[in-house]
Amino acid sequence: MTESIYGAYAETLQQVMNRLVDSIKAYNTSRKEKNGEGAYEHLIYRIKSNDSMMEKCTRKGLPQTAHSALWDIHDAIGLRIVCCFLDDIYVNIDNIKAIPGCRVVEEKDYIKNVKPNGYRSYHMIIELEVPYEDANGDTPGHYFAEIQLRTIAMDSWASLEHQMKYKHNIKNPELIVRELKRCADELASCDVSMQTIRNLIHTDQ
Ligand code: 0O2
Repeated sequence: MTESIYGAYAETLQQVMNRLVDSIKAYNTSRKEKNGEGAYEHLIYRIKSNDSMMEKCTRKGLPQTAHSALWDIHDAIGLRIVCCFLDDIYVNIDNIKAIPGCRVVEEKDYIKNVKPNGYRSYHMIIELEVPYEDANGDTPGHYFAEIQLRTIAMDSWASLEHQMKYKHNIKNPELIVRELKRCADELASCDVSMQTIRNLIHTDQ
């Protein structure tokens, strides 16, 4: 069996991810109890696979070490929070920023700054201080995580576009790119309408 690129930190990495996930889930539960509606529709998470992390180290010109994987690369831990409504994305962002020991390192707002292909999502890189040793040998340690936040509509578009990216020998790639962009924009317009409907329902109550 090939040894994990995360080496002696593999188990800790899992613990750090679990702490983060538990905190986000607890917030969702408390909102549900208070408002009857959770903060998100679903949450998925993963530790980047060994092969994928090794490939990324090489692509970035880094040695394939635990230090590269946990210190120089920031998405060994990856979470995706899929929300029903646009406003919920920002509710979750505020909650994440308030997690004790969490510092935001980078934010990419592909909702305001839509990628040319139509991709929409809010990406955050956070640094977490935890009571475990990190890849520099320090305790408390620091670990990074990438969190992607999207609506259900953005998520369904990204999943289908991701699948189709790997299809080669497409006869008319320009048309496909144009149509994908059109679908992304139509879905974005639906997100705005659904948010408006929700606001109307809430003001009526
Ligand atoms: P996976 O398996 O999803 O983790 P880098 O992280 O340095 O390689 P960059 O450009 O700094 O790349 O990161 P960025 O823009 O924050 O995007 C990284 C992740 O966002 C991707 O991860 C995708 O999950 C998602 N993403 C970004 N752009 C697109 C897009 O056009 N279409 C879709 N479907 N997803 C996108 P990876 O690298 O795919 O790996």
